[in-house]
Amino acid sequence: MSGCFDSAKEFYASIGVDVEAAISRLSEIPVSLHCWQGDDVSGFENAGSLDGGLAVTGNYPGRARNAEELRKDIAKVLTLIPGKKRLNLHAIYAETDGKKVERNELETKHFVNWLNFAKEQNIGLDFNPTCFAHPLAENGTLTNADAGIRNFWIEHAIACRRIAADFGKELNNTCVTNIWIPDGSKDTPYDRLAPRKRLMDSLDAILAEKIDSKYNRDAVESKLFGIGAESCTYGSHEFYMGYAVSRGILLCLDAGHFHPTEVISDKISSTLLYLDEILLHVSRGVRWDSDHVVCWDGELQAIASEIIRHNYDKKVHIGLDYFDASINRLAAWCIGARNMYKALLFALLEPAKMLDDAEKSGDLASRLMLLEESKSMPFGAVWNEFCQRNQVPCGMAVMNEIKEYEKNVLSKR
Ligand code: RNT
Ligand code: ZN
Repeated sequence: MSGCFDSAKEFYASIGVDVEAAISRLSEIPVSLHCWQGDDVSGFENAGSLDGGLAVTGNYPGRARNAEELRKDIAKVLTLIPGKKRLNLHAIYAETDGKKVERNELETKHFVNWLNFAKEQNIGLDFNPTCFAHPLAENGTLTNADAGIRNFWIEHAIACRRIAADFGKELNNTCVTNIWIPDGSKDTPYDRLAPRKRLMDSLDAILAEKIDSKYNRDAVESKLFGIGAESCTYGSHEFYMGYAVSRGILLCLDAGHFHPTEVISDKISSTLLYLDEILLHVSRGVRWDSDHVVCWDGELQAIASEIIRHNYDKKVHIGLDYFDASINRLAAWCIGARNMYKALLFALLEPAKMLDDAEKSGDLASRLMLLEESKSMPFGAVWNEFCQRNQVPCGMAVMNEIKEYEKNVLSKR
């Protein structure tokens, strides 16, 4: 324990904040790391291009080329990020022993190495059907007018839910399965209704099988547009909001999937009045891209503060979603994930009682002063302490470890 930490603790106590309570609460909030940052959303099917309106730019050397390399990188990353972690997998990360297994035929056995890895690392798993980067996804997946193709994707998602339920059961840790599809239209469609009706029916068919919510919970993710789906995306926010509310499942809010000045932090309290739980894809939109590495910016802080202020720790499942291949991939992972925990810790150190009193008594100048003064309070000392207690490095020491790993491992790929 450092002198800096002791004096920070004393300072926070003087404004009514219990630092030890903040640290223990933070230690119980899981953040799900997305496996796909390690290999540019390639997966192990050798399918070729990504498509689905997704694009990973950059070709920084050292990309994980197979499951072993990816797990090795994730294991390293897990030693550099403090806090309780989970791992989010996509169906394309199945290991099929070199045999071709169609996506609608995937089984839990294709994920045993991941399950063992999760056990070793003592982390929960989350899951996603992969409804892109596949020849049958070219003209739509769950909205496809061709019943055969639509059915292929329905079967794929059903297979994924079963695998997810096994993850939940095996790990004794609830898995969240998130459905995102790229379906949409480059130009203005004449009929937007029919594809949406098909999407609704497809989702109903996928969810028809009851799975114990102890093992798996389902989420659906909206998007405003994607490359090649500029004029209409069938799985829009309104579509999924209505779907999630009417079916009692989770809504996934991706921070990069709305209009540029629209923020998901403002949607959390609204959606949770009608839904029991939601999933977040914490990301950072930059112009057309929805997936830049998460920075500790105003919106990230607002997201974290919403969760903490309203005690949504168990209702909001926090997942990360970004892919950057222009910088060291492990650094990208760590920067974004550490920022998520930083924002949560910062929210936990807010002078909550003082802010609440100021707002309730109409003293809005004090509210603003407090919020602004909070920014220069001794947060850093508490963050470093949190890292130390979690046995992960602080500050640029993280980068030194990554550079070392790059020299010894990544540069040899
Ligand atoms: C795409 C969605 C989706 C994907 C991942 C890989 O726009 O955000 O969540 O990023 O499933
Ligand atoms: Zn997403």
